[in-house]
Amino acid sequence: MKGSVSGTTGVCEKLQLCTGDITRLEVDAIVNAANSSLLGGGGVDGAIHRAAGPKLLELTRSLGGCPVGEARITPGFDLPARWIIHTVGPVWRGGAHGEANQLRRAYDSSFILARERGVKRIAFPAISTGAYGYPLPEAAHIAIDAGVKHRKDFETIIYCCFSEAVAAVYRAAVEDYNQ
Ligand code: AR6
Repeated sequence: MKGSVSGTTGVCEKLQLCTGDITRLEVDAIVNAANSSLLGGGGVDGAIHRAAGPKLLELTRSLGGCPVGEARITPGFDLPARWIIHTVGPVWRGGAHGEANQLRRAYDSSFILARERGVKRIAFPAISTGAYGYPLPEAAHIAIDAGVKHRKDFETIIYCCFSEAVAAVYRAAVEDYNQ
């Protein structure tokens, strides 16, 4: 995936979209959409654990989990990325249970931890929008809004979309954002 980042989102030069597998990205940190056990799972979490290798699970076992909206950092082990920032997004329960605030906190916590470690290039998956069921258009808005807020601390913020369909929703969210 090196070199396949597909240009800017249109919000600003620093915010970029790419399509593909986040585990392939050569950035300072990738963000994992984990669960609160931090012991791995399916989706992007499973892909990250497989690509990082078994030392990741050895380390996350010692972390004692992570509440929704918070973040923890580990090395990337066998990944091209130096760090993995593990955050836990909310499970969608209809939208009236604080999900938007929780998702926003997951992004903010990840950005803050990244900044503290001197990360300059960071990539995010679409947190909570797979197994956790968060509607993608709303989640993409939150992701972009958080990136705009934190962009001054980073060189590049990549939104890594697993499919073209996901990328199309992000592009639409950017267009709405610009209006
Ligand atoms: N690279 C980039 N994006 C990916 C990849 C990948 N390799 N694989 C999947 N996605 P999900 P969640 C996209 O379900 O909704 C896990 O079991 C996927 O298409 O991975 O936050 C955890 O352990 C979707 O757009 O995360 C938790 O239990 C996005 O990543 C739970 O799932 C998020 O989908 C977390 O659910």
